[in-house]
Amino acid sequence: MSNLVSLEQRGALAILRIDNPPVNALSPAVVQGIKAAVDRFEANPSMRALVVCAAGRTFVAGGDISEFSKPDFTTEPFNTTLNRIENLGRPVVAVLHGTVLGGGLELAMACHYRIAAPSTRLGLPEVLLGILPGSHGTQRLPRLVGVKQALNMMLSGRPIGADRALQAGLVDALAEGDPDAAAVQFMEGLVAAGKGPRRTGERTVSMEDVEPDFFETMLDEVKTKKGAYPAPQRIVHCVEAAATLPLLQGQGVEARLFEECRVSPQSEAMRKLFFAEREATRIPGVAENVAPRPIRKVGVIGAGTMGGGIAMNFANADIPVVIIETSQEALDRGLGIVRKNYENTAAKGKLAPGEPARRMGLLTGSLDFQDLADCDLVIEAVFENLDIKKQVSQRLGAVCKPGAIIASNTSTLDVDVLATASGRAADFLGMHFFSPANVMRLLEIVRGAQTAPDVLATIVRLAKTIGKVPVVSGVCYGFIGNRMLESYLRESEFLMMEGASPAQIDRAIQSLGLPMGPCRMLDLAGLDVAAKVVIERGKAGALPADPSYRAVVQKMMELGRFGQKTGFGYYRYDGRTPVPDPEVETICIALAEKYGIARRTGITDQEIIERCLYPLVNEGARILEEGIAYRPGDIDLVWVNGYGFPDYRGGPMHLADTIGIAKIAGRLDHYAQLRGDQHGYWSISLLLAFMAERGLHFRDWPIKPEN
Ligand code: 3H9
Repeated sequence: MSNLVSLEQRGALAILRIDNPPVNALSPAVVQGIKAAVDRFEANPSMRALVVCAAGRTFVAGGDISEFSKPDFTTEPFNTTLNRIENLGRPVVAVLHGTVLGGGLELAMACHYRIAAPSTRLGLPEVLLGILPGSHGTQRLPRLVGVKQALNMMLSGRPIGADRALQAGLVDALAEGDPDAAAVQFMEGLVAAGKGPRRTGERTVSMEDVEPDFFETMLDEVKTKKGAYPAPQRIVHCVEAAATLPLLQGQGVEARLFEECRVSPQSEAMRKLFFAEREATRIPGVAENVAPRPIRKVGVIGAGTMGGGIAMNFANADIPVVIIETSQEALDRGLGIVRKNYENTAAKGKLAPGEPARRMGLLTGSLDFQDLADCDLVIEAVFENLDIKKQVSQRLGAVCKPGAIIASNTSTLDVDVLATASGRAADFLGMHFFSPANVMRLLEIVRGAQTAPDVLATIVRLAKTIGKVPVVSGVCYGFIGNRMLESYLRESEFLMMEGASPAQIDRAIQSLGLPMGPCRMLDLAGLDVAAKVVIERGKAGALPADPSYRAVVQKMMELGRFGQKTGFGYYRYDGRTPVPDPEVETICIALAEKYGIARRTGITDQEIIERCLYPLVNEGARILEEGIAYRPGDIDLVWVNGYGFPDYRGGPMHLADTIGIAKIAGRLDHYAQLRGDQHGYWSISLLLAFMAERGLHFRDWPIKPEN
């Protein structure tokens, strides 16, 4: 018997236990072990009933995702075993705890009964990996909970709690304590009630609350909302098959559609992001067992949009926050916005009615820095200006207790300068939240030259606690994301001066799946804010010696066209709707003339994509070369979670791999010819050139000189 799966007889009961840490994923060896255990159970009639359970922190959390890209991957052995389990002539009960996900829930649904610890979460999250439940989940879940609830779970990928699962009929009973004892008790109850096997596959799908055109309407809806993803439409087809076909035929439909999803490039990209997210928490030079510092109370400086959003993250995770402002008026305004935010969420039914008040109770406003003295972490979110941030860092260094972590929410400034100003460089780091800070998943953690390893480990762990995706960056202008964004914005402005309209630029970029192109994005963020960053960099001597550099945004600010908030920017605004504005073309023509930029007609969408995206990838390569980012996957996480890059494209570095590194290098050369390269805009990074020459990809990371 495999040491990953054991079968033990206890009286009349057989206990099949899966033990494959950390999450009992269904590797081929586990599947083989389950099959062997079922063989033994079948052959031994003295075993009157079978209990299926798992050791460690969770029941099975799904198929082994690392297997899915292998050419010989197949669900067949597992699926055959599931049908055998369902067809056993003696009762089978699954005893569930932890996160029962994907193939884990599919295993549980093939059992005749399910009991669960009250804290169990159950779900079919395959859609988040670009696939669908491929081990009969699409066929058994609708038979247990109905078409609508099943589709809801499979299309969102969100797990449900044990009590909802009990109400829905997905589990039969909740049980605290020793699972073996619970199983014995449950089985005794079954025997006493004269109950034997109860097969989900023998049920029909209830169509009671399902309208005649339901599947058609659902298909239209997912096509509109999720058309770029491979799984959602196929999930609807599978559930329709469950409702209309016998089990085995439905399983056939599911197998075919699962395979189509599995081999799709979108699913490959999403699976890669899954592992990148976990890999990003491993930080070179920080031992895995380093003890994090406890974070029981947090301080936030600034109750503006950013400070308020940051504070909400902690209140949402039950961590009390002190918010510091300079005036009572600013404090009241900031806290008022947070309260409204919570109330709006509650009004939409996404927060229980008592929650806004409870969470507000975790937020304390103050005008006195001394109130930060007992905080374990203080994050400053004041105006993005080096002198102001230096002053605040210095005050924090003086007021924070020994061992407290001090963080700056700067988006571009030199974290080492701020760390020095605090006088406590080892306790200092950057925590770059993305707006809206309570919504966006990315947290760029900026590692200063002297940031202590336990400080980094603490913040990475804290990021997970507050539901963020942490990515560690070194210190440079704009860190990973905003530094790469710079070349993207630069080219979009040059394209405008050469003759492309904001609408065309946005349309071309949005065709990649980004929710907004650069022009709409900046109009939303504020062209005044964007222009000030450029001007400040100019003052610091950090801009290329090119007077036309980011000339459009500076002109916009000069003209008071600040974007959506003033009703005019790259577009004119009709409410929130952007409308092309001929005035912008006039401005761009004048700028082109001023800077001697030739206007052209016929700029294609492909040129826009190449000119905005390829320099961004090139900058990403430079960031890797300099060690600012540790891995290409970290960069992809930044773009997917902070800038709306579509997850089904895997991020810019993954997309670059699919386009081909040599092709990208070739096009950078082409634009160097077309546009001239006196400012180095098109100079290919050493890393990209090296990779292009040797036919390497970012997926081959780490790239070593001997490659
Ligand atoms: C599926 O089941 C398809 C079926 O329909 C058909 C086929 C049967 N596979 O997240 P963590 C690793 S699709 C392989 O840090 P947490 C993870 O990489 C699957 N590895 O812990 C990490 O490794 P490392 C459907 C997996 O406590 C370690 O476990 N299921 C898998 O924060 C710890 O993970 C899912 O999509 C896996 N399935 O969260 C569930 N799961 O230490 C995906 C985890 O080397 N998993 N690992 O970096 C999760 O959502 C979370 O991992 C979970 C635990 C909630 C379970």
